[in-house]
Amino acid sequence: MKTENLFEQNKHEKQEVILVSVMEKGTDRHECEASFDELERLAETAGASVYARMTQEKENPDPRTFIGSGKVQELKTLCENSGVKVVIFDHELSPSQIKNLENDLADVQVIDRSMLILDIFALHATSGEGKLQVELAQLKYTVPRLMGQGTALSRLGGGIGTRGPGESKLETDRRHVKRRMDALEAALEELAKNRAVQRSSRDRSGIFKIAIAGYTNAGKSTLLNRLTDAGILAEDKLFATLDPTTRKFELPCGEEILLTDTVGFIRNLPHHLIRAFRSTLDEVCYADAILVVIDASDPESIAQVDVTRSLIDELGASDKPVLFVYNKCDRGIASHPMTPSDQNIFISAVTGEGTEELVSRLEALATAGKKRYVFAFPNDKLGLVNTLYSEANVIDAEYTENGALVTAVCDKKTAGKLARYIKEA
Ligand SMILES: Nc1nc2c(ncn2[C@@H]2O[C@H](COP(=O)(O)OP(=O)(O)OP(=O)(O)O)[C@@H](O)[C@H]2O)c(=O)[nH]1
Ligand SMILES: [Mg+2]
Repeated sequence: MKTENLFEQNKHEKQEVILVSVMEKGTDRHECEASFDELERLAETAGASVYARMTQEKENPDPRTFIGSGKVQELKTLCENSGVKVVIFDHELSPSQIKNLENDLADVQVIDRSMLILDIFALHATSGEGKLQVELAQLKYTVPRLMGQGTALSRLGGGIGTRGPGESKLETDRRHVKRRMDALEAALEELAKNRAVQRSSRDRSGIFKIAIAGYTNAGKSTLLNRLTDAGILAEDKLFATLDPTTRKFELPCGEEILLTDTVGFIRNLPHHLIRAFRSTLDEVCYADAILVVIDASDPESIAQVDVTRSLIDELGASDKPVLFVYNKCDRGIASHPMTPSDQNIFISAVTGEGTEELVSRLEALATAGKKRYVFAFPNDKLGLVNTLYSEANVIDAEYTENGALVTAVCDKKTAGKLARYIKEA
């Protein structure tokens, strides 16, 4: 089956969708509405236009159809009258709930928040690893939901929630799906090993690594572009970046550090999605420090901080030094930051305001516990220059007839090993 993408074929006629949310008793109304607004932005990022939003207040979700049966009828009428063919729920639905809803609504496709996020990931994945991760996550999550009706697979490739690098392969049987999942897992494991090798060589180099994390659309890529001319696509879309990008950055003191742009976070990010992107998110775990970028102009900025912090906890990286970078200050600051003031910094990645101070904070982080030394090695000890190259940050190396004069920033351990050659500290 040739894949058809409704949005690419009819750029001017966006697919209309209806959004549905259930406000369970006891849940925070504001939180629920913020999540619903975000669902609308997610739908738009996926190329849809929102025809209507429907909310139901309910004690507990209906096990059969998530919303109550009266609400299903109301939704059905709305779909019939408007001709809308896609309904998106701001929750996770089970395969049987999707099946029941699709039966009841007749000729309408039902997708949930996770499927929509995966769909955007599928659109935005560029690296080989990113594409494999998305395909595997879709096979695990989306396919069982689409298979609900038995005939559903023939529906694949029909637009939102069904796109993906693997879609041409999805149309075959379940056994094929299982084989494909095994192959993807093996390929991803191989890539994870390569990543680990790269990482350990970076570790040996002693270069300080900083991960740029934060809520989606906070300006992480814009910041990395501003600091390093990384040339990463930065746009007003959710999940514009899926694959990590690492760039060298030279601090004013001459020391080089590595900055890595990472995939954004979002509220209600399901655990299976985090697991699927674990190897990409591991960039955060292996960093020496984390920059948490926050859109300070967003009224939801405090929620952005909370979501990011709890995901960093979940990744097991909460013990790392953190700097909270309140970005987009050119647009004003929407609410007062709740993070420790000595860890806050206010910038605009677009105008460059505050970035000089950010750089000096980065320098302080990277050089904490490290010092600049000048070593003088005699000719019969020139081999030790290699030790510095692998363990420290060499800023200058000058060879004379008496040996080598090397300026390097290193920690106490390395300096101690080479103590007798220190000329200046
Ligand atoms: N006004 C203003 N806009 C900004 C600033 N920084 C980023 N933006 C805009 O915010 C949008 C998102 O920026 P990105 O850099 O793509 O954000 P991101 O955090 O990398 O987002 P994802 O990769 O999607 O998670 C873009 O339209 C940027 O131009 C800023 O300091 N001021
Ligand atoms: Mg980005």
